[in-house]
Amino acid sequence: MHFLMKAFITGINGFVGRYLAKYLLEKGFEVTGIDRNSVEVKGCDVEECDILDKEKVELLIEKIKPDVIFHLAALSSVKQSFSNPEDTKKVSIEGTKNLFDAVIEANINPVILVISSLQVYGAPDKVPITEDSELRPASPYAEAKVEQEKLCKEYFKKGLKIIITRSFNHTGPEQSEEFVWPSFAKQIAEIETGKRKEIKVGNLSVKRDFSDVRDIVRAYLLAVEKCEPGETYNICSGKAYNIGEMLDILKSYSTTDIQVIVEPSRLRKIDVPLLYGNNSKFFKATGWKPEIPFEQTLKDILEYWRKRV
Ligand code: A2R
Repeated sequence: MHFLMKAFITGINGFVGRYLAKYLLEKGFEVTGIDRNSVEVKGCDVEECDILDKEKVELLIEKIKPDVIFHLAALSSVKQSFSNPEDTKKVSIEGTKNLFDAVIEANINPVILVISSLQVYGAPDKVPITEDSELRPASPYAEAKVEQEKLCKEYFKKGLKIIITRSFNHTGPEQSEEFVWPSFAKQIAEIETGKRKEIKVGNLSVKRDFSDVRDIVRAYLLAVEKCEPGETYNICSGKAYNIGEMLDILKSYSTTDIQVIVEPSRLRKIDVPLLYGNNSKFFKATGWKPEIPFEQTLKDILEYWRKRV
């Protein structure tokens, strides 16, 4: 029970932030957060605040004095980071620095979880990817995360209790349709209502490591409870799912005949065929294992889009 422990979430209105807020409320936390847009998150105290606004971040941290911070705010699209590299880096680097400085300024020492990404590994030589695998960032988003991690190490040396997770692919209902499973599920839901004829896809032969967002937020709480500050942990299922095979499963949840068309514009120039992670460091520290079968995640995403289209 964490009754009245104060959790602070940056990027609380994001895909993961909303799930995390709900989960922490269920666990008895008092949840506050910031996002750059004015938003409401049920049961939480949310302030509109750009993390680049150093003074406002300082004022809020000083006022709230959180026991634990989940730092999720980021420009989270790998694709969009190529057209907006400056802002992507600014939010991750300057924004994170603002947060850390605000904590020091407020003279508090909460556990701070910083969410990094599988993207820092780029195209690895071998799989499964461990925390010691070489960092080969291949996008402005990944470069921003690598720089953010360096900043974490720097502030850890200054005494802050910072834990880094490198989160692999995660999905679920409410994720933006820019991502593969929401995109496929939305198109299937549209075929079912007659709004479209076929589903357009990219490369179906690659294998990726997917988890359900609800397992991921459970992992984030375990991370702040049980992981070592100064350490970095992969959070991943440890399984490689073939996108084409999983699409067949998703299609099987529909009674409509679904035609699939490969669209050249959806094919990436370089697509690493196989990516999956080793989660044994995180498992050893926390005992975390994914609980939601990926087939269930896919069903839930499809149900979500059926209600939306
Ligand atoms: O981009 P928006 O308008 O949707 O707002 C995002 C917010 N955000 C910010 N909040 C405060 N100050 C900023 N300068 C700022 N820039 C962006 O952070 C959004 O509401 C939230 C991030 O949520 P999503 O984009 O939905 O990402 P998701 O999937 O929840 O990922 C959470 C973390 C990120 O650090 C990812 O890079 C990592 O997990 O995979």
